[in-house]
Amino acid sequence: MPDGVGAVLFSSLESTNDTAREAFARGEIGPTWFAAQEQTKGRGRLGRTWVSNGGGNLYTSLLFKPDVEPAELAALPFITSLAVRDALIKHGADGDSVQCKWPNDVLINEKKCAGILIETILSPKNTIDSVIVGIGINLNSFPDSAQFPPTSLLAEAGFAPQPDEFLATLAEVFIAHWLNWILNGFTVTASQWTDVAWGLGKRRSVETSAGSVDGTLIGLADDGALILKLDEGGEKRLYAGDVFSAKNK
Ligand code: BT5
Repeated sequence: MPDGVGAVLFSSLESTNDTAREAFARGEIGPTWFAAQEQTKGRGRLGRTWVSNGGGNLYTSLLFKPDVEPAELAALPFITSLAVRDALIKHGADGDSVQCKWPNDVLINEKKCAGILIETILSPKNTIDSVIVGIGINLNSFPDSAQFPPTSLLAEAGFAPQPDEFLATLAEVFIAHWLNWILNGFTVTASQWTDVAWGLGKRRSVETSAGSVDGTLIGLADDGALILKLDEGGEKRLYAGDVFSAKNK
């Protein structure tokens, strides 16, 4: 692991995000990666389940306390996705095949190989007490079905490393992408992300809590919103949702 960065490995637990939160409650500030070989209550966004019983996968959460404003954390899904993408490539995935899908997924050959769940702990004064970056990576296995077609590094690249080896790589490249953002700002991170984004310039369907909207993906706004050129004209900025291939018009 990088200097000054901790790692704690478990065989089985409920959710590494919860384990990180419990560590925070005990007074730990990290940076520490909590990782498990299996989760019994792995979760995604909106209370969804993250299938976490596949042997040889990585379920991990980074606990740390960044010195930034809460609004700036809009950059974190993109920093994290770029780091996961780099780690997959360093472990054998073909660079052209690995894409980032808004807001928090990493795809290989247009199938979901990794998902990210970021949780922020704020102080009563609305400053950041801690951030938990949860990442699930299908190294060896993946579920039979999911809302978006799933895959694993093994299935796409023919080889997968041990989860702890992958974690060591991920911890290194995460720092690189974090520092890149701190030093160069969101414009640089956003352009690196859009260079490898799935579906940019193409028609897509975005499912939001307010329903489904169809349009062409344009890119990222300064605040991390997804800009969609609507089929019926005009643009829309989206802050949460799931992107799918669009139905034919
Ligand atoms: C995510 O949510 O993609 C975030 C997943 C984060 C998981 C990590 S594991 C370590 C840490 N501890 C946790 O408890 N969580 C984090 P979302 O975008 O909402 O996608 C969830 C959806 O992906 C599910 O509803 C399924 O359809 C699908 N899915 C579930 N498990 C999957 C898997 N292993 N591979 C691919 N797709 C999966």
